Parts: sequence; structure tokens; C-alpha cells
Amino acid sequence: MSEGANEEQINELKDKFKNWVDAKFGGDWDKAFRYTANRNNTDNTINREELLWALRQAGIGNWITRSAWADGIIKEVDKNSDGNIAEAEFNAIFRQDKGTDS
Ligand SMILES: [Ca+2]
Ligand SMILES: [Ca+2]
Repeated sequence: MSEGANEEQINELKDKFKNWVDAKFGGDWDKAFRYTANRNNTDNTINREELLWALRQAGIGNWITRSAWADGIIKEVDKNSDGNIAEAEFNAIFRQDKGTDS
């Protein structure tokens, strides 16, 4: 159980996240991240609970598999291992319109 999500799963996630960001946030990844990251608290990082919410919104997994998705994603994305997904960590994996800022 020590494997992270594989590339195929990541690609599926990216597609579904992109569809969600396009549909709900007009393709604005900054807005999508901030909205999700500050949903349960105002720390501007995505914790496990907020990630589960985003997965549900994006139609990823079901109530049985979603928690495994969340664990796999955190393992893959959380480079500094603090249990939260910072914006840079999120964007490095999922964002598909890189280069609009910084
Ligand atoms: Ca948060
Ligand atoms: Ca982190």
C-alpha cells in the first residue's frame, strides 16, 4: 500500500479536475484552488477533507473509493509531507494552464 497514484490515474484526475475548473470557475485555477483551500479553514492549503470535497465536486471516484483517491493524491502531491496540499504543490501536478502568473 505504499504506491502513489500511477500516471494513468493522474491523467484521469487531471482531466476531471480541468473539466470541473472550467465548468465551475471559468478555467480560473487560482480561484479554484483558493476556493477549495479555504473551504473548511483559511490556511490557503488543501487538507484531506477539502480534497475529498473537491474530488466529489469533480466527479472523481465514489463514496467507497474516494478516500483511497485522496490518500494516493496526497502521497503523490504533498512534496513537503506536511499533510496539506499547498498551491505550488497542487499546480505542479494538476494545473494545465501554466504560465499566467509568476
Ligand atoms: Ca484549508
Ligand atoms: Ca504540502
